[in-house]
Amino acid sequence: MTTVIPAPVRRIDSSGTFTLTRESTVGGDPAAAGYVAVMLGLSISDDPTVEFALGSSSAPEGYTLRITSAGIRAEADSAAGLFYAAQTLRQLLPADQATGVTSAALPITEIEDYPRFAYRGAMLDVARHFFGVDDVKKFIDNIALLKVNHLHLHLTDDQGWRIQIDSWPELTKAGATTEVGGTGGGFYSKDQYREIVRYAASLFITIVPEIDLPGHTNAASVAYPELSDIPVSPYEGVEVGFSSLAIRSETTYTFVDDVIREMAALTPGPYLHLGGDESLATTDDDFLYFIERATAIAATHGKTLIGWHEMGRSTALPAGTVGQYWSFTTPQEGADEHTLSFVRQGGPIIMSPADVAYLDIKYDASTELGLTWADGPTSIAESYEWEPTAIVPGIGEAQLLGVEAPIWTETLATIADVEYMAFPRLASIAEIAWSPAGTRDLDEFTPRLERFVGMLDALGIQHHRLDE
Ligand code: TNX
Repeated sequence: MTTVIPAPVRRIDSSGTFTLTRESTVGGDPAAAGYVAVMLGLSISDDPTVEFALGSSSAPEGYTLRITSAGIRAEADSAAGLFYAAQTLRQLLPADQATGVTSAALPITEIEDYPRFAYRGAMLDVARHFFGVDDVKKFIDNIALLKVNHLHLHLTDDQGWRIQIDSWPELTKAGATTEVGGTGGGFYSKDQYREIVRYAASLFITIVPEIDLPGHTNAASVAYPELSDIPVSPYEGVEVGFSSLAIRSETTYTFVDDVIREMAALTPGPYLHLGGDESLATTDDDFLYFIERATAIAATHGKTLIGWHEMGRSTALPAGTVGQYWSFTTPQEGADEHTLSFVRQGGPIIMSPADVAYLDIKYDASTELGLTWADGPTSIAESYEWEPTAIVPGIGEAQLLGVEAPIWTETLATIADVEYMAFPRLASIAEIAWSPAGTRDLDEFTPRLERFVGMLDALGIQHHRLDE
């Protein structure tokens, strides 16, 4: 019997239990022990009942967790592995002890675990509605429960520009006061953004910043009208595909260079996302010209680029550019070819099929929040029952960097709204990203999900109910 999401690679239970109490203590690697002690509400000692130790593990980010009649021992060759062991241990506790142990009978068990994919992502759109630093930190806390290790922040769109850029200061003046519905807006100062990056890193999450180009740029052009060939005005609606940069203007490339240089300097992680999606107001020739020039400029700032799959229309991408697939589980209109183009140019793929992995899509027709465009609502079962290697022929395990669940926020004004759409479907996506291929079974997942939802309740995280 396993209660953990994502399902671990191997778990062997024996008979009997070990009882963790509030008198139990934690020790081992100081950083990991400190985290686990706070998580369990226990104190540290040199002779611990719960030991988290650096040692060996069989795969990157992997760990072992052993519960014997004498105590608990986690071992990993990385701090991330110990962190994942801690998340697993938390899920073995009764849900009502997720914020502190009173007395918990745990199964005698031996777990060996490591992720299927290196990239296990969620995306938050902070452009359509803005979410402040505390909201983003809360979201980071929540996704870390599921061993998600990348948070992609969609920082710019038609409705707002959300990150301070010193060389183009108007971006966060006129460009940041708007959002969908006319309810305000906002942006992160560089210090605030660094704080998000630092906090995420403390939970082994890499921030992936996205500056979406050349479409989705109305807010940038409101701040600097010379960036657009056509007159623009502030936009607080939910249409897509109407904006474009001035593709043949040198000012545009000065802008790209400055913005990417400053973003690269703010980004300790390896990736920088340049968007490239839904550039419906840019001609094909202009799109290809822009992508070639902009990605070449961006690559000089030392980051691995990511683009939505339309960027694969270009055959002049910097080697190794990562493609993010957002078409359906049955590819629409050339999405398969565009995605394969990244592979031909030496890059791997992140799978985010919109009909199953877009968590801003309604659960069912009665869900108040959310959109329906991606082939109708997405039930919890649909979010679980898909396989990333079965979407684009030619894109299998070896071509995949991982899986990401985007959350667009046209209809989501508060972080509680975001939580409600994310949970529990993010548990499905996280399991697809972590657990071994070929092991998914909805009937076996459902009781684990019920237990996980109990933990969400204990932690005060909003979620869609399983019986709704
Ligand atoms: C498509 S998919 C978009 C976003 C929207 C989203 C709404 C993609 C790369 N772009 O601009 O917010 O649908 O679900």
